[in-house]
Amino acid sequence: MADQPRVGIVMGSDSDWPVMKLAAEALGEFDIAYEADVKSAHRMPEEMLAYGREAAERGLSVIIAGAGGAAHLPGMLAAVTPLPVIGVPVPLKYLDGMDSLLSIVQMPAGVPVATVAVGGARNAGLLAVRILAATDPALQDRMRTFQAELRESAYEKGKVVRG
Ligand code: RP5
Repeated sequence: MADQPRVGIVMGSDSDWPVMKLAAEALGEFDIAYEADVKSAHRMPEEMLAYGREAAERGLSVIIAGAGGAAHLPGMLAAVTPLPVIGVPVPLKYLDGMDSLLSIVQMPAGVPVATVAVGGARNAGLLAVRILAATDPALQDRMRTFQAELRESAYEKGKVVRG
């Protein structure tokens, strides 16, 4: 039987998947069970609200929500779930994702969405890992190892300019 998903990855359209799959890959690197689905805030609002309302009871701990343009999905999910919501602004053809970013980041007080950079789905995945790691020492150790590897990689790359 598959593991119970701990993170829900939701997006407004299947066209968001090339960006959002980077979140899935980051979770996979830490062996975090996740689910991924399309729940459009505008094209399927009832299903989107039901997803947000039921997410905690279904055993999810974090929601990663990505959308582009008039990107209302992360904020609407945050309005109906007590879970932490990480928003990913997906860049579309016009405006370089600025519309997506501003739609997601400018939330009213009381309804937080942790917004990552435009196209920053990998960091969304890594932030979800850190949230889970706050109450999971073994996972926190793996995050420390990841950070040490990141440092080592940056140090090695620095040799190019140091000579
Ligand atoms: C948004 O509209 C979606 O999140 C997507 O980024 C954008 C375009 O969707 P499609 O027209 O490609 O389905 O709601």
